Amino acid sequence: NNEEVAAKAAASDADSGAPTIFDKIISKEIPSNIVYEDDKVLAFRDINPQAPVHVLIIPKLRDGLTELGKAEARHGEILGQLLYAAKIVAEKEGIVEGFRVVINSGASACQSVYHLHLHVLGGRQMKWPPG
Ligand code: IU
Repeated sequence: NNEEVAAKAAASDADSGAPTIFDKIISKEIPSNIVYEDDKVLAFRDINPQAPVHVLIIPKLRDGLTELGKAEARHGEILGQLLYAAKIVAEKEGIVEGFRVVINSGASACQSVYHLHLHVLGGRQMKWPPG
C-alpha cells in the first residue's frame, strides 16, 4: 500500500546522512507547535495527530541517530534523556496516568523521517496490539 511505498522510499534516503525536515523544525526555519524544549531535546505536536495528544520528541543533535536500529553505546545518554522527556511531556499534557511511547525504526515499521523520534500518544483509550 501507499504507506509501505512511502516508508521504503524514505528508508532508501536514510543512510545518506541528508538533513531531514526535523532539522528545519529544530532551527525554527519551519514553525512547529513546541510543547517542551531544553538544550538536548525538542518536543513538538505531530502535524498529523493519531490521538488527542500526539507529540514528537527528537534529539537536537542527530549524531548518526537516523533510527533506533542504528543506535550505539555512545547514544545511551541521549536515549535516556528522550525517554525522560516523554514523561515530562505526558505530565505537561495531563496524560501522565496513561500514555504510549512509540519509536518506529526502519521501513517495515513505517518510519518516514530518518531523525530518531519518539511519539508520545494519549488522551484516549489506546488499543493493543498496534497495527
Ligand atoms: P514516523 O515514525 O517516521 O512514521 O513518524 C514521522 C511523523 O512525523 C509522522 O507522524 C508525521 O505526521 C510527522 N511529521 C510532522 O509532524 N511534521 C512534518 O513536517 C512531517 C512529519 I514531513
